[in-house]
Amino acid sequence: MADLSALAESIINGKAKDAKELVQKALDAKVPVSEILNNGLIKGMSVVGEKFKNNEFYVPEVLIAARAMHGAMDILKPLLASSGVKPVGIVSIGTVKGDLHDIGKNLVVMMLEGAGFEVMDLGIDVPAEKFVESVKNGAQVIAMSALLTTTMTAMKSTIDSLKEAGVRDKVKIMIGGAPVTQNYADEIGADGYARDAASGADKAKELLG
Ligand code: B1M
Repeated sequence: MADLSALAESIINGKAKDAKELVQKALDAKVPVSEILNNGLIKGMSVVGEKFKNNEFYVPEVLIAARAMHGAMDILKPLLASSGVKPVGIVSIGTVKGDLHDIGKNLVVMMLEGAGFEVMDLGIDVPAEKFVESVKNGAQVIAMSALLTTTMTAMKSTIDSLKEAGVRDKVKIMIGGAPVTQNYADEIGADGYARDAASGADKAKELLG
């Protein structure tokens, strides 16, 4: 197996230029795409996630690491399909209807991508119908974010809409955001709650078993 620790380090330290060069170097050395992805990029982002959870890293460090990962992914993405690498799962994510906060949601997107998920980012102020549609488009996990006590109730109405559309059982639902708790997740019948972005990626993996 190739030594991709320098690539993982470049992600952790947010060195975008180094990350791109190291990915190219690994490809030139015929290291398989899946190995570069798993043992380089994803490994690096999982360290970033752990450090974020432990308050060793803050939002700026995560954003810089994610930028390095995105740059490196730009090189790998076109090669993924042809090399048979499948995402670990498909997540559709959005900030619920009425809510415009997206900084936390965007961090969750980065951690999910860093963990190998394909992410459908539905954006902010997302109506229930859009979440329903995403299930029809292949989402395996629905991830809802809310930052306002007045909008977190839209999580419940989205779950109701999924039930009405007959797709509730086809998808796992996880929720997060500052006013949201595990108790609330239990109360509205969500499958999981995550308190921060890194735990969000862990939870999505757990939900898909
Ligand atoms: Co607003 N805002 N805001 N705001 N805003 C809060 C949330 C508030 C607590 C401020 C306050 O009063 N102290 C308050 C909410 C009060 C409440 O409901 N209890 C509030 C309010 C009232 C409002 C307005 C109503 C203000 C007004 O207009 N009168 C208005 C509402 C607009 C709307 O949404 N309809 C409003 C507007 C805004 C801005 C547009 C100005 C801006 C948002 C910009 C943007 O997001 N692009 C804004 C901001 C920036 C904030 C604060 C200052 C910061 C939020 C943030 O980004 N935090 C916030 C006060 C505060 O938190 N100090 C505040 C950083 C981010 C990394 O954390 O989003 O919690 P967070 O995400 C975390 C976790 O929660 C978790 O992971 C993230 C990273 O670890 N997480 C998930 C989040 N989603 C997840 C999903 C998951 C898993 C984990 O799985 C699905």
